[in-house]
Amino acid sequence: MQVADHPVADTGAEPAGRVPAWAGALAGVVSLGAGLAASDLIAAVRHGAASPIVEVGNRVVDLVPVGLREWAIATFGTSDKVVLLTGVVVVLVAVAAVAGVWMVRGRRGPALVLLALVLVVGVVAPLGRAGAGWVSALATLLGGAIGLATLWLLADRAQALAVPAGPAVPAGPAVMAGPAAPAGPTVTAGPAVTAEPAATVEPAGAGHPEVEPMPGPRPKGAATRRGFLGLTAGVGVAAVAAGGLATWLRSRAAVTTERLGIRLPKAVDPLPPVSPGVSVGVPGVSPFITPIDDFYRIDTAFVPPRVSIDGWSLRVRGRVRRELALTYEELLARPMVEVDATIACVSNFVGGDLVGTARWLGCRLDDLLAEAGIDPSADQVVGRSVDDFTAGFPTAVLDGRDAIVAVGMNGEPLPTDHGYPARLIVPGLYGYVSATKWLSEIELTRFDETQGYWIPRGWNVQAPIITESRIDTPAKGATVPAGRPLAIGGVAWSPIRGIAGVEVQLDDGPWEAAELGESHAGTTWRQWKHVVTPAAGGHTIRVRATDTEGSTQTGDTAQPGPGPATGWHTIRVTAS
Ligand SMILES: Nc1nc2c(c(=O)[nH]1)N[C@H]1C(S)=C(S)[C@@H](COP(=O)(O)O)O[C@H]1N2
Ligand SMILES: [Mo]
Repeated sequence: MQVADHPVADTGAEPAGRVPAWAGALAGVVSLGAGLAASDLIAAVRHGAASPIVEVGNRVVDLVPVGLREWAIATFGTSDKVVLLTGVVVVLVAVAAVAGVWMVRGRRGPALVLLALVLVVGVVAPLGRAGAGWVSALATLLGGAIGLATLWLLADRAQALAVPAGPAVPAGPAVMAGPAAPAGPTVTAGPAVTAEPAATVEPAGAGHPEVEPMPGPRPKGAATRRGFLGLTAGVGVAAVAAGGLATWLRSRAAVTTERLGIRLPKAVDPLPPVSPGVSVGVPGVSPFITPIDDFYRIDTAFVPPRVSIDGWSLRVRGRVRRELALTYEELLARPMVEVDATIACVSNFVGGDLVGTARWLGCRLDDLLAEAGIDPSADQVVGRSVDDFTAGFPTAVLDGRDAIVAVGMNGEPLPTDHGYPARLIVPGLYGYVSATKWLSEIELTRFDETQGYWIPRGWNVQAPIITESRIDTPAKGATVPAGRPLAIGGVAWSPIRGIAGVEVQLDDGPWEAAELGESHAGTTWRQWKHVVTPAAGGHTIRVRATDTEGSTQTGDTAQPGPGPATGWHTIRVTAS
C-alpha cells in the first residue's frame, strides 16, 4: 500500500494511493446484497425456507428478555417485526460498509474477521429452530461465501480508483482526468464516462507518473474505473433479480402449502362411486376418471398463476341486479355438488388427448347467478381469470345442466395447474368458451359488447362439444398377432347428450357395433371395445360414435379451427 506523502491539493480529495471510502462502502453493501440474495434464493428453492435475515430476527425474538419484547410490542405494535428486521438490515449494512472500506484499503484481515463473526451469527441463528433450520444455515453459509467472494473481487477492482501517489498533477494531460484538470475530483464524478476521451487519446511517453506499471497503451484508468462501477452495478442487478426470484418462489411454495391444508366440504348429495361396469376391461383404454397427473393442461399462461385464497374473491358483476363478492370460505359454504364431466379442448386433433374426465366439486352456477339476479338484457356469461383470460358462453346454456364454480377435482382441491382456487366447469362446452381457470370474476354481459379471449383470434363464438371417439389400443402403427382375437378399445364422448353407440370398421369391411361400457352420465365419456381377428398383413381400423340423439360422427375431415376437428379416428396396424 502506498503512503500518501504527497496529498493532492484539492480539498475533499483522498490522500494519494487510497481508494475513496465511498467505493469501499459501495463494494461492501453491494456484496452484502449479493450474499443475502444468494442465500435467500438457496433457502427459497429448498421448500421455501425462511431467509437468513428472518431467521436472525426470529432468533433475536427468542433471545431478548420478555420485558424488552413486551416493550417492543407495546411501542411498535404490529410493526414490531418490521422494526426488528429493519434493525437487522441496518446493522448488516453498517458492518458491510465498514468491512468494504477496510477491504479496499488493504486491511483485509480485520475485514474478514468482522464478516466471519457476522456470518457465524447468521449460520447459528436458525440452527435448532423448528422447520428447515439447517437449510437456512447452509443457505447463509453459501450466500456468505458468495458475498465474500464478491467483496474480494470488487475490492480488487476498486484499486483502480486509488488516487495516484506522487506529485499532484494540477494541469496537462493527466492520466485519469477528463476535461477537468485536477486528478482528484474525477474519482467522485460518477460513471467514468467523461474520463474516457482523455484516456483513450493518452499520449505515450508524456512523462507523467504511471498509475500502475503495466506495459502497453491500454486505456487503463477509465476502463478499470468503469470496470469497478460496471461490475458493481452488475452485481447489484443480479442480486435484485435473485431476490425477486426468491420472493416469487416463496409465494409459489406458500400457495402449495396453503392448498395442501384445505379441507373441502362434502357434497350435499355425494355421487356414488363410479361403477366398475363403466370399464370394458381392456388394458390400454383410458381410465374412466383421468388421474390429475395425466389430465391435459391447456392455457395461455406461460407459468400457471399461483393464486392464494388469502385476499382472493370471486366477483359476480355486470348485468345483474346486485353484484356479489365471495371469499373462498363463502364459496365453500354454499351447497356443494359433485359433477362427473368430460371436458375437452377445441384444438384437439381427431385421436388426440386434449380431453379428460374428472369428478368436479363446486357450487351451482345457476344458483349463484340467480342470487345476483341476471338482467334480461344479458345474453352472455363471461368468466375472467386473475391473469385476464376470458371465456364466454350464452346464458341460455344454463338450462339446468350441472354448470359449477368448481373448487375440487377428483377429491382434491383444484390443482394449481387446473385453476386453484376456483374455475368454471360447464358440461358440454369446449374449454375456451367456458372453463375459466384461476377465476376472479363472472360478468353478465352481451355478445355484442364483450368477446372471450379466443373469439377475436378466429375461433367460433358458439362451441358445444361435438361427438367424438378415439382408439386407445392398439397404438397406431403397432404390430399385433395375426389370426388371433385382438381387443380394440377406446373412449367416445358427446357431452351432455351422451353416447348411444360406437362402431368399428376393419379395412373397408362393414361397420360393426362395439361393446360399450356402462353409461355413467351424459356428461361423461364411455369406454368401448371391439374384438377382431386380423389376418396377416396391414390393416386399417376406424371408429365412429353416435350420440343419444341419433347423430353419428361425420366422416368429413377438418382440422381444428375455427371449430373442432372432425373425421373418424383411423389407425394402421400390422398383423404378423
Ligand atoms: N385462465 C384460463 N383458463 C382457461 C384457459 C386459459 O388459457 N386461461 N384455457 C381454457 C381452455 S382452451 C381449455 S381447453 C381448458 C383446459 O382446462 P385444463 O387445463 O384444466 O385441462 O381451460 C380453459 N380455461
Ligand atoms: Mo382449449
